Amino acid sequence: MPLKLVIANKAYSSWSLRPWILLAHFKIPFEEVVIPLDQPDTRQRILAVSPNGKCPSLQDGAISVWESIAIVDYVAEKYPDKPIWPKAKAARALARSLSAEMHAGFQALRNHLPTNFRRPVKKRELTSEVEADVARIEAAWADARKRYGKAGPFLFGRFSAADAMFAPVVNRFHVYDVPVKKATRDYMEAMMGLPAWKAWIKDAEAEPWRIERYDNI
Ligand SMILES: N[C@@H](CCC(=O)N[C@@H](CS)C(=O)NCC(=O)O)C(=O)O
Repeated sequence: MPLKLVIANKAYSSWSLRPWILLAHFKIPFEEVVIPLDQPDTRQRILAVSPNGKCPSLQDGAISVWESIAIVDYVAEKYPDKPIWPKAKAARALARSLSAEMHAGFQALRNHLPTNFRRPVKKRELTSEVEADVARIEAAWADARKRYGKAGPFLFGRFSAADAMFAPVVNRFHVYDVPVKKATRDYMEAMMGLPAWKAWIKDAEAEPWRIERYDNI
């Protein structure tokens, strides 16, 4: 039985993109179910697969996994032959720390620049709290790239779980035209050039649902 990944709207769900881009990039077969947000049956449909009432959720037969970071780890454990986390211990430790930092933090950035994969690029002024989040992310990306990024354009060279965890930030930086350093922009271009990224955007653009509170920012 293939894995089943239950996600929210591709247009708006940053959390859903993380496990989705990981599975798609590593060519792991999975079935996808989209539960659109803000519909009368949204909560009931999500609760049927995810006790925290949130997407994404991964179903592997009778096993249910929720919280994007737990799904990423579950997939890495299930497919040990795929280089999902960096192999070297020190690189892996940094990749895990950055992924956990992303999972738990950057609230100012998330609130001020909501994910919207259909948004035309348009500048939004930043608050000082958001600027601090952007500075920390740029420093973290630069540090990972400098120490472990020699083998490719991603944080640890080749695309890894850490990149999947930061993928939605790339959308935020891009569509809100956040001023970033050249090295950050180069990393963003590498992410946005991935076939899996392009497939997600294409699907997001084709979705019929519109949520005004995200579209009107
Ligand atoms: N920390 C969770 C957050 C998941 C989350 O907030 N998901 C949103 C969609 S992006 C959701 O399902 N919201 C349900 C709702 O608004 O009804 C994770 O990593 O999976």
